[in-house]
Amino acid sequence: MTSVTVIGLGLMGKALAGAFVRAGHRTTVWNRTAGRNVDGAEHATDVAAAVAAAPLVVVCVVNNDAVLQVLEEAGSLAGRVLVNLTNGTPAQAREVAARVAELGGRYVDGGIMAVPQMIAGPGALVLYSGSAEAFHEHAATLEALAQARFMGTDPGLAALYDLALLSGMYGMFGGVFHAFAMVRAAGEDVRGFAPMLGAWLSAMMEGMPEQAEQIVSGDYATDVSALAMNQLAMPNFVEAAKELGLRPDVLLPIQRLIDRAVEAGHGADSLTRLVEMIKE
Ligand code: FVH
Repeated sequence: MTSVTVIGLGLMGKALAGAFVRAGHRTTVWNRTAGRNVDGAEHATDVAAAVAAAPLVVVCVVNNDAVLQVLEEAGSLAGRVLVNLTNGTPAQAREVAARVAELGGRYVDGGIMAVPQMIAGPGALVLYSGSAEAFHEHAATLEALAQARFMGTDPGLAALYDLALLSGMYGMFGGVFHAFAMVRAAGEDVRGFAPMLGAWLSAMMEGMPEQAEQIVSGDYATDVSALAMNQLAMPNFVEAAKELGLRPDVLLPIQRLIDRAVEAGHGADSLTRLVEMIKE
């Protein structure tokens, strides 16, 4: 069993450390503020001691500014693999990778596709990128957290895919919350609506492979649903929201994209054409 250090014992860091302990790894933890504990782990008194305790150091703190602060306290990272599971941008991941290299360590960035309760359970996935050698050396240990998927040697790739997947989630939640708000504002059965909404979204998701084909080919012809038709329907959504006493805020950005696409002469194309309108 490998020794592993976990830095950061927030909601996620605690779940990660607990998973390593349960998998039988000798686990050392450190948290900036004292009082956060993990049963079965050894608690280091400072960052340098935590880093010295194990060849594999997993960092999961609030953001990458905090990661860089932690690294300043770490001292040398010679002989260490630093796995950064903190949310951040691809550029931030590359910056942290460069700092880790300056300190003598090898770097693997990660994006956690799970909430703390999912860690070490089915369906949990962590995306990794950076040093392939370091990742493969520790992949078996990292599998204690979740399925481990290596995306490539550019340290920014895990963050790219992490943020892309989460962007999909936030966009979907915007629509979902608006839909719930409509049904509730009308005094209807919110509980009964949930499975209807889930089934509808699942049916819509089946079109994703076809959407990917359109994006790759650049051919947005449709016999399903044209942008011009959607443009005419959108004011109904905005008006209905207002009639129910709701803010149409989550609808307006998509309405603006549709308007711009039609104005640019793409009224006969499918909704997937909006991918092109998102480009700056
Ligand atoms: N929780 C979740 O569902 C998501 C799932 C996907 C991945 N995210 C990312 O994971 C990072 C940590 O998230 P978290 O949920 O553990 O966050 P908190 O519970 O708020 O804990 C934050 C920890 O960060 C420590 N910290 C903050 N600033 C510093 C600093 N300057 N130096 C060292 N540590 C710092 C904080 O320590 P303390 O406040 O207890 O002293 C907590 O340990 C995050 O990137 C998510 O986006 C989670």
